Amino acid sequence: MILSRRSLIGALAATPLLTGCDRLTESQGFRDGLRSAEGLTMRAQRLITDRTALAREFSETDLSPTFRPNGSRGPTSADYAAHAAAGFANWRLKVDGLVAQPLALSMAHLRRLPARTQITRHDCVEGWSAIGKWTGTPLALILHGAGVSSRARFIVFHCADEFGTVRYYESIDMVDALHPQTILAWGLNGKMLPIENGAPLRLRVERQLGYKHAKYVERIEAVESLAGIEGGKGGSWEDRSDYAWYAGI
Ligand SMILES: Nc1nc2c(c(=O)[nH]1)N[C@H]1C(S)=C(S)[C@@H](COP(=O)(O)O)O[C@H]1N2
Ligand SMILES: [Mo]
Repeated sequence: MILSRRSLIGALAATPLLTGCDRLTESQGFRDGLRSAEGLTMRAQRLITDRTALAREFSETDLSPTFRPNGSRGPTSADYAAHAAAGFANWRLKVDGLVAQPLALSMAHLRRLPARTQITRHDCVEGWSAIGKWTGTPLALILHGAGVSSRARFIVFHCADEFGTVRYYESIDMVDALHPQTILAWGLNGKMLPIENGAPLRLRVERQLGYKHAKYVERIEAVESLAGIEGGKGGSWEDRSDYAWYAGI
């Protein structure tokens, strides 16, 4: 998928005020990351290279009969119920933090953008897996369109559901954020994403375990550090249990 910067701006932003880096791969943060990797051992370098490899993709015949829901089956707020009743017509995905152009994208807008469909296996740490066909907007496209700053090191996903007394949240680094299979999915198995699986929008980050795949995403935030956010460990499970922040598979 190759898109010009101009078409991205046209597609994503009402007013083309973007001043950020021309391409993410030319961004300072990205280059800093590569530069710091130069000092690492060869084993670590191989590890970094491997992280950009694609997760295995399956065929239609491999699909699980149903994609089992886990964790929250839907936010309990009246606000979310109203959004669901309106078919999420008023839902906005906010994109903010270290971006040149904060965005608020409707579902209709997101569905008009170039989409990726992938059949992948979801692995939950609780010991089950399911294969589903996901369709959604590449996260890289959204970040690029927002003019993500070269200072951004993590992308935080703020969700509409509750995890104990706080909202569920998760985060990934820029390697996963820019990975071609990292999408904000609005479709599952050729249909609209069901509420129990994260409607209207959920993260698919295929090189990570299940709990990183944030459902009910209402805001994504580009940050330099995770320290100031909730418990500071980068995710709800990470804050409240011994689950690792890096859950790469
Ligand atoms: N917002 C939110 N995202 C979430 C969860 C959750 O409870 N709330 N559970 C996580 C866990 S542990 C898993 S395994 C997957 C489950 O996705 P599914 O319901 O589509 O099977 O969502 C992840 N994302
Ligand atoms: Mo999970």
